[in-house]
Amino acid sequence: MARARAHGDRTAVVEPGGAFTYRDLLRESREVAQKLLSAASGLVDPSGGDLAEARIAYLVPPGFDHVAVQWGIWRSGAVAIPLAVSHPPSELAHVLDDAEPAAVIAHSSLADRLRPLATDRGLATFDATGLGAGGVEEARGGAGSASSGSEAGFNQAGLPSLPSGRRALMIYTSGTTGLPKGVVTTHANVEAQVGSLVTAWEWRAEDHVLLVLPLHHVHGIINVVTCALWSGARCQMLPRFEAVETWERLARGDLTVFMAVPTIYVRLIRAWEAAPSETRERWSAGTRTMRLMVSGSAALPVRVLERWREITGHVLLERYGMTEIGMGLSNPLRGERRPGCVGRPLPGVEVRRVDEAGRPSSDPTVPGELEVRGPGVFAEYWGRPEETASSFRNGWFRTGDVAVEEDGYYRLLGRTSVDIIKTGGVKVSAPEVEEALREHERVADCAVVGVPDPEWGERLCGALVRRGEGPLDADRIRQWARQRLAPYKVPKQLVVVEGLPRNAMGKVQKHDVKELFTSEDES
Ligand code: MLC
Ligand code: AMP
Repeated sequence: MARARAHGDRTAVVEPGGAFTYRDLLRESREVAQKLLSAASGLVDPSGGDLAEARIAYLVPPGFDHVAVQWGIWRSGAVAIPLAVSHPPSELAHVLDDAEPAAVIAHSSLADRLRPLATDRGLATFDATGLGAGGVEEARGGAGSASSGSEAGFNQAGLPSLPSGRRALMIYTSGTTGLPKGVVTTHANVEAQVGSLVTAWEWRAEDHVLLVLPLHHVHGIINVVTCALWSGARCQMLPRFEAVETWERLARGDLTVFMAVPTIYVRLIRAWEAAPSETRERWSAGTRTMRLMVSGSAALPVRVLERWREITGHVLLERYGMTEIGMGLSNPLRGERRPGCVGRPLPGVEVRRVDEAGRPSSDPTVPGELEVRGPGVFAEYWGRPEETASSFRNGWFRTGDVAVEEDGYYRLLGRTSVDIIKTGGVKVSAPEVEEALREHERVADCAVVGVPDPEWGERLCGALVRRGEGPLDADRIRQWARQRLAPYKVPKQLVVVEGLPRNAMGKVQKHDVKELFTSEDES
């Protein structure tokens, strides 16, 4: 906050509703914090003078309100849990049940989705739109200001100043087992993640970044928004990605930094190729002022990197990260960006490759699992001490990603689990989707796999075994699944099979299931 104060009159956020300075952000977030604190007696025991790591979930589209709410939660001493605007009620319900937040904050445009879930659970609900302007919509308990005598003390804004070891953020992510887990990072973790990128990519106050990513993943939250605002830079936010709109924004020629997942670059290339030649020239010319264009969250195909270079002259900087660690590896800002590689360890991050027994590998050409250590690595999976413990080995976080090293540059080869799928930059757990599909009365069994796809990186596909007589309509199953699962978890293709391919032990052979879809692609 002290950094933001130093940038007072500079523009922090530009969104369809207007431009907002750092001073606006400080004022609005202070009001959000004060509102939360004044309702504190109904939310948590306020004996510590702040919300003492109470969890607050918020459903707010990307924009000024989103950042003001996130900062306000932080300034009240609570933990921020961003909810996904694309999620149906069932997915939101899982987060609320798992995180057990003290309150939820909803933007008016999304309140209809969240309010019934909050009411069922007896959660205080705040309206994000009116929060800064004094609008508590409804709150359990009642008013009563937080008492003084905080373990942390108060800062000059009259808000609690917090020790950096406090929990700050909880982002939900899928794993190999069960439903999505809350990845908890402390303020110190967030600071380390941001500090590392600000140093490596030379973020500065003059930067102007475009956000087209959702704000419930580290890519959007940390790499784009928090790095920009930490640096005193300007963040232009579009509510969601759309290719032509993004090109038009790039074409204005006033941006310096852009970050996206490979699927977004594929779509931008497709839109460019479909545009008339004068539009193409205008769009391409707009990117010449930029100093950095980054790709990550999924493998960047070399042909996409090359086509992007032909169109814009920029060699995309590919980097590697994970919700649990922030960013780990990056090609250099200055120096060789090697196509197909994710670069070297970022400042403050230690990375090593280990064999199946966890022994560090001395031969760079032998594939090994990546393990990561450093101050940016997350604190815990919320409420899952065993899973937290088993995700570390001797203090190193086990990523589940497999890589080799080539002259110090890491090259990712895949993952240790076939059940983790990355589609459009989003991680999906195959068992979670299978579990959901098996709940359909006509589905006796199923297997979900990720199939290589030029647009999505991996495309979710599923094989279904029918229960009962009569045909099974795959489109109907997809419609049904859409009510229960996030849109990106709904398989793009479903086929009905007599039985799933299994080995002698009865284990489903996912590679054989993949063949059902890849051989179809080739035909
Ligand atoms: C949307 N759909 C997806 C999808 N996103 N399907 C598979 N994978 C996805 N990622 C569905 C839609 O619901 C719709 O389904 C159909 O695909 C077409 O939708 P669309 O409107 O064309 O898609 P869109 O909404 O434009 O979304 C595409 C996208 C988005 C690429 C812009 O997925 C996106 O923003 N991805 C980035 C996510 C991200 O930030 N990842 C970072 C994670 S952090 P239907 O059935 O209606 O046709 C991380 C760590 C790190 O990974 O290293 O950064
Ligand atoms: P998430 O759990 O959603 O944060 O996704 C993290 C995962 O995304 C990593 O474990 C990798 O498998 C994958 N990932 C991130 N960046 C890259 C990249 N540049 N290339 C390939 N995979 C990546």
